[in-house]
Amino acid sequence: MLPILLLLPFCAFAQDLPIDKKATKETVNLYRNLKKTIQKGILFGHQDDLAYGVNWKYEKGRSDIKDVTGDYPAVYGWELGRIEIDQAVNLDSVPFDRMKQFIRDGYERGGVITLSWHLNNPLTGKSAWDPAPGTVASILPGGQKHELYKTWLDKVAAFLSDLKGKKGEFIPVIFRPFHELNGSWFWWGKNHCTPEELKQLYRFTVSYLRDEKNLHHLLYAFNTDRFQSKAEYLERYPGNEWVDVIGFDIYQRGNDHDKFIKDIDGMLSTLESIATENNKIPALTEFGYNSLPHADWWTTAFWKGIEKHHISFVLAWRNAGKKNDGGAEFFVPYKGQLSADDFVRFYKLERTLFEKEAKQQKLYQ
Ligand code: BMA
Repeated sequence: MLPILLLLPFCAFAQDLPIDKKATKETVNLYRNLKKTIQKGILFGHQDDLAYGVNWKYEKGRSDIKDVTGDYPAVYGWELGRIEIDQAVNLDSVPFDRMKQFIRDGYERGGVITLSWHLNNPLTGKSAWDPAPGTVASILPGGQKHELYKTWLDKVAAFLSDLKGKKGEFIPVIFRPFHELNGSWFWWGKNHCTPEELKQLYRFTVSYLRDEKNLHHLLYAFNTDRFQSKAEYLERYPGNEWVDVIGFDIYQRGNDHDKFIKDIDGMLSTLESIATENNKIPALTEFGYNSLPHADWWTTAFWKGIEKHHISFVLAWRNAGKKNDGGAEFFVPYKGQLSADDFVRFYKLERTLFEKEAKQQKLYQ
């Protein structure tokens, strides 16, 4: 009896695996280290960080976060939209071949990679924002667009298969399909499919990539938009066997900072409680306050909303820059931007982790 008892703690640890029981060593290590790092702090991420920023594009080694803090983000978000229709560049004009190299660069520096996918509507051929009724049903097994959807996943799989580190190992990726699924702006949104259809779609997607395409370097993220309750969050949750990371997206609109702090704080409390109950990794999968019009937003609003929480990472959305319509879209400051000094204060907080600190965590070992 005694030897078995002694082995128990070891077994319990050894069994804390991602949903893919054949996950590569680096992927299992990332999964466990993301959990472990939660005790130390919150990894900071940025979408498209290395590709472009406000007033620049494709300058080797450049990053708006690095221009402001001297350090890169710890998490890199990239986007696969339009890979499914064989385009060489994604919907935000990032060439897929360059994206692969940026992913390798971020990984070699010790950062974490996450991929979103604003895939076109497979039923109508229009964009992800075309909410034609019946789209989700049409791509499920037996649906008229099911075979087409499989060819789209084949293209995603080909991209993912090409992501390898210097030793030939696959680069682990947190894959985040069908995000903001409780909103209704995308074809997979709440008003356009039943909870059961969404769950089936999520499960089919995971099992196709994992079991048919034999990809074992993915962690899977489930993510909603803002939500009111645990029940709402879980309404379309496909189940614990299908998800590694749980998160939600939230943007501040207008200047009611107190409301934003209260909202984010409340939702993170619910998310953390779901994560604890289900042994998942909680994260703020997208956030932002477009154009950062408030000088102290980072430390007096954003940090106030997240500081007491134990989540793995936060991902700021992209610095698209000035738009043709005269507006702008950016979610982290560039050098000289109004909130840049406060972002440096935020960067220096003990529990915010950027690339230098992520590297020390040796997330893949
Ligand atoms: C949205 C905006 C768009 C972009 C899309 C997909 O939030 O940033 O400009 O095309 O995400 O990345």
